[in-house]
Parts: sequence; C-alpha cells; structure tokens
Amino acid sequence: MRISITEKIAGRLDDESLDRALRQLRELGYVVLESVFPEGWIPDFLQQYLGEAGRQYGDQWPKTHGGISSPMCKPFLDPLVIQNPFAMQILSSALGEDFFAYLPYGSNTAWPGSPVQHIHRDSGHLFPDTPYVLPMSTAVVNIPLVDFSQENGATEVWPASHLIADAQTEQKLSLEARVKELPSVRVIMPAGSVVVRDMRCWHRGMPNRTAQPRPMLALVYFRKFHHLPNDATTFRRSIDPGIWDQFSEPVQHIYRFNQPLNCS
Ligand SMILES: O=C(O)CCC(=O)C(=O)O
Repeated sequence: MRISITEKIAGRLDDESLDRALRQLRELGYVVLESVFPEGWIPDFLQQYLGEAGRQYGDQWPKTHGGISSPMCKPFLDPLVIQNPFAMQILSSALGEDFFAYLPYGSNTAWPGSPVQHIHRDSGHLFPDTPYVLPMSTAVVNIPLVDFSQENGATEVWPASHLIADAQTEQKLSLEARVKELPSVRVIMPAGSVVVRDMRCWHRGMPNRTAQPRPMLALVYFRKFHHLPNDATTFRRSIDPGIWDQFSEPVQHIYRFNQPLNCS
C-alpha cells in the first residue's frame, strides 16, 4: 500500500492507514508499505551492504540464496532499520507492546543465478497438532535494497496461507503439492519499501535472472512470551557496551536480550 507524504515525513501512519495495514497483515499474512525510506538513503546503504557481502563472501558471489548477518556498526544499526517507525507502529498493535528482537539481524539475497527455493514457512503454528490458528506471534520485517521484479526474483507468497492449519493428513504432502489449487502473488515493490510478514505465511525466493544481486534485510520480531522468563540474563548474546549506549531507550527495550552484562 502507498502512504501519504505527510505520513512519510511524520514517520507515522495515520489511523486509517494503520487499520488498513493491520487488516492486510491479519487477513493476507503480509503488508507492503511502498517506498517509505528517504530519497538517497537506500543507494548508500546498498553500497555498504555489498561491501560487507564482499568481505564475508570474497570476490565470488554464491549463485544461490543467502544473506549476510548485519555488522554491529553504522549504517546497519540505523534506527530506520532496527526500529523502523512504520513497522514498529504495526508491530506494537499486532504483537503487543513488549515485543522484542535480537541483534544481529539477517538478510535474504537472491544472488545472480539463484534458483527457485522450496516453498516454506519461516515458523510454524504454536499448536501444530490441533486445527486452531492463533494470532501472529512472530513477524519478519523485510526491507528491499533494490526494486523487486519478476526478473530479479521478487519473493512469491501465498496470501492467507498463514491461516492454514497443518492437519496430519496434509503434513504428508509437500507445500509444492498443496499450493496447486492456491493463488500466489509476487511481491513486486520498489527499493526502500517495508514489508511486515507473518512468519507462518508460505513463500519462496525466486530465481534471479539478472546480473545484479537482489538483497533485502530481514529482522525478526517476537511476541513477549517467546522469551520467558522476561529476563535479560537468560540466553543472552550481549552486544558491545559502546554500541548499546548509543541506542535510544525504545531500541534498548526491543533488543533487551542483547543487553551487555555490565549494564543494569
Ligand atoms: O529472498 C527471498 O525472496 C525469500 C527468502 C526466504 O524466504 C528464506 O530464505 O527464508
């Protein structure tokens, strides 16, 4: 969906847009907010991303799908990425105020020559042996760093598939077999869009037939109960105090399980 210039400048969806975004997320399993990043921001970030990919992969890009883990420095830790205001507004309503995430975050790049992926969900239902589908409790926020097209491997998604329970009989079939009767959509979108996707939604990465990589950032957010006790000393992977101290309070709250050991 497109948002107004006023919303872009304010970094905030108005009530009508927020309702529409939440409805799409609930009913389709994903919502795309088109081109929300400021002019010029994405090309600069893309250069840094490809530079880092070069350091992690060497000169030879893999001819497949795969991404890099975010380095713990600027611009990768820019609040527009790790606490994107539009995504946060949607997630506060959809996951509850105390949702959280971990750093570093990931990314999905369809490198030139990458093939089609298997259809998959990134996370399953909370009670997979029952027919009950519960509200979303894990979401991924994707930020495309280039325009996504048919040619460069825009992700294919199956709208409303997050609401499909996996009955025992169906679990024996591959998702490739199960989607035969179901319509799908390619997520064609401009660079600098923000996608919020229920992680139960069926999807796959598609072949990139161009000579340029097709990267998108991938930040995963969890409803609070996925990390109980709600205690930063459990399962902690702490980050450098110098980086932590630069985070705003809301960012520290979201990434609270990365809090350095020597902080109170
Ligand atoms: O890159 C994409 O389009 C999707 C990648 C993906 O879904 C994954 O690797 O889980």
